[in-house]
Amino acid sequence: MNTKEFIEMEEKYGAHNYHPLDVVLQKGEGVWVYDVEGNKYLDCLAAYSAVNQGHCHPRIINALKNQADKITLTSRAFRNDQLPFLYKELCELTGYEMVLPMNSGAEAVETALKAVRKWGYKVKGVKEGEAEIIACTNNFAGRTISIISFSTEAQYRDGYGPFTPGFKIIEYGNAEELEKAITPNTVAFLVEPIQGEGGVIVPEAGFLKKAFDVCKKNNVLFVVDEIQSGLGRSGKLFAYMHEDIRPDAVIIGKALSGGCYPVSAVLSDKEVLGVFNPGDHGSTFGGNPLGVAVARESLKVLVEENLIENSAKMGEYFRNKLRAVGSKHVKEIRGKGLFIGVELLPEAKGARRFCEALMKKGILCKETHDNVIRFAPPLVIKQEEIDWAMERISEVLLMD
Ligand code: IF1
Repeated sequence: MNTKEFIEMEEKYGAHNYHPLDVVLQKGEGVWVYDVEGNKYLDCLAAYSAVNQGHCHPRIINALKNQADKITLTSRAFRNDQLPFLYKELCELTGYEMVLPMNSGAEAVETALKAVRKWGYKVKGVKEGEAEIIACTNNFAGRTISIISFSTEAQYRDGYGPFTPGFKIIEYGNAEELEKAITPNTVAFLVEPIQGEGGVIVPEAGFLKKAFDVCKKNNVLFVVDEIQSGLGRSGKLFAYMHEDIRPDAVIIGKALSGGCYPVSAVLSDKEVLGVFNPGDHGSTFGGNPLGVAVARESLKVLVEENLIENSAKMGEYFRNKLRAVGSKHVKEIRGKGLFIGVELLPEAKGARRFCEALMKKGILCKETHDNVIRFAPPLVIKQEEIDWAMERISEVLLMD
């Protein structure tokens, strides 16, 4: 079958909730992916940062295969011999006391929302049913009804009401507004340290620290969504580490499994995750031995292959090269580590046409918010691969 036939079949039988670029991928290795016609591309999206360790990392695939031969799912009605290791390894890596594993990012966000509400009622002493959670404009945290209840993007909410109450919105980056929005019923502030879908938005330096201090002063939990920004993407283990804070809870997903399997988790301390008692919350697949074996190896690869340092170094290199192009279309080049956004001027007539031109030259990336090209390759990328990409990217950025 050729590209056209794959696309026709997909469009005929599948729901049309996506509009992908017309490339049908068949194989991936490291930073490279291959389509059904045999064309090779440099992947500058890395599945929205889920494949930070690179496509089909041999160590992660091996862990998957080995575990698949033993046992894949026990349910949490019984214990398995993998989960305790992931708990311990994650706590040692991140400095948190407890872990609650789920599958998708959205489920982990929902888990954090439940945890902070329960903490509000059981620990802070908020009256049952009155808890408030504050989120930011331009946020993205997933697609469930409760999560879209605090989305500020009309399309993500259109046709899905009624919504979950108990959320307030403040402007991203505005700690003063956060302080004003807090009431005695506020249990948590949920924030992406760098907004991904929002357009790779890096808040002003000092915002996270200010917001954190405001939360501490008011006995409000500070919760970071590191599902996209975390696990090396920003050049640090977590993007919150660019400022001197320690959030009360960290939500992770995506690269926790190197893109091999959906694994997510909430990291926090006993004071917060300790609110859950047996039966309060769960998931059939959460903490399953197959996902856990994959996650353990994915974390080891991240650390042992120095991918976090490489992200910092290569990100800096990549941004400098992008700046040196001097394209008339570019308004701003921003980001941290290999989490890079190139915002185009309105006159550039949208980022999609640049992404399509890049695809023709062998580079895959995805526009976000109409006018931002996001460059977020796997963290295993090497300098010569960035040089290869830059030859092509500069041609595209210099087109009319
Ligand atoms: C899609 C976006 C990226 C996330 C943050 C939670 C989740 C995500 C910060 C939920 C998921 C995804 C979802 C995916 C595309 C992608 C995305 F453009 F939609 F916003 F990455 F930028 N928190 N982000 O970025 O995790 O439940 O999906 O595992 O098509 O919806 P999930």
